[in-house]
Amino acid sequence: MALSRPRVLQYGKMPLPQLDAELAQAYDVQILSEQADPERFLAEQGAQFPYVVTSAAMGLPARVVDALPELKFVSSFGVGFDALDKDALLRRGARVGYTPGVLDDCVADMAWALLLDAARGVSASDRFVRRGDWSRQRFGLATRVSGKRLGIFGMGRIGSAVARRGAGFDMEVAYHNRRPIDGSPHQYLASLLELARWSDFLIITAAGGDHTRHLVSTEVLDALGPEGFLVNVARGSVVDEAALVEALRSGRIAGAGLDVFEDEPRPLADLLTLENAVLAPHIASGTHDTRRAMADLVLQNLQQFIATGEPAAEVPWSAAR
Ligand code: 8YV
Repeated sequence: MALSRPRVLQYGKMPLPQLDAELAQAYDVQILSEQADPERFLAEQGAQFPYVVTSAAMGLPARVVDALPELKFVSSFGVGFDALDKDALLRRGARVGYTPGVLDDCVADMAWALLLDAARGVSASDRFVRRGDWSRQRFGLATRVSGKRLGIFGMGRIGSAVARRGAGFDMEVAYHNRRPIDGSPHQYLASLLELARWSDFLIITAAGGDHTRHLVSTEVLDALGPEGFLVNVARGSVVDEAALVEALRSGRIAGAGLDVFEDEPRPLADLLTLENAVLAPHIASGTHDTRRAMADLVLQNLQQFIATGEPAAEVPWSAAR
């Protein structure tokens, strides 16, 4: 019985340990990162794996895809697919499933947590109280959020969920995308620079990848200005992190809330010293509820592809073939 189970190569341990167990229960799984010599393992056994499971964070490099001549389907845990090597996967003819939709609310909630924290100083005031500073001085004044302008770069599912929450704070919402969205109730601004100039709070929810790399530049940060805040729950690569450190240090923007960084898990050392930056370790989708829903979709995509040749949710460039 065990021998007939489909062979699955897991690129590494999954962000939900239960999912490791569930995969091992349903499939004949090997975890590449657990092999004594992963390169040798790939060279010797790569041809035995038609299926791969990975995550948006781990991705899948060309080097691995190229070592899997029978690869047919990759089931990825996460909505981002910038770390999966598109060219190698297209060359191989492998299809790719992912987990859109189920994490929008939690990622949007985290964007709001970072926005409110950056503007109102929740983490900084917590440090202030714990240090015992309260008995000696007053905590500095913060920035009002309600009624301000909320700019969203990347009005997809997650951007829309961020925008909906803005209504509860009586905020005016505008956005920039490659194209305006038909029927959107929000104002479209034709460039990121214009959006930054307009915004009190600029939220990044655009996809990562070459097309968005470092679009949040010195120029964009200067357009956001000394009273503006940046929040990034998308990908670190969208922001020029060195430029951001300079803008935060010199007060050319007021503050930032960041869940993602250019080189995870290593934010630029200078960021760690800045009181006007709130930093989180890429946890926007990290709730029990959402990670469970993501795991279910990873399993469903794999099961459904094996049974029918069609996953439940497929990344756009994979489906477009
Ligand atoms: C995941 C993410 O937490 O979905 C994505 O693209 O970046 C996060 O939701 C992460 O990829 C888990 O590996």
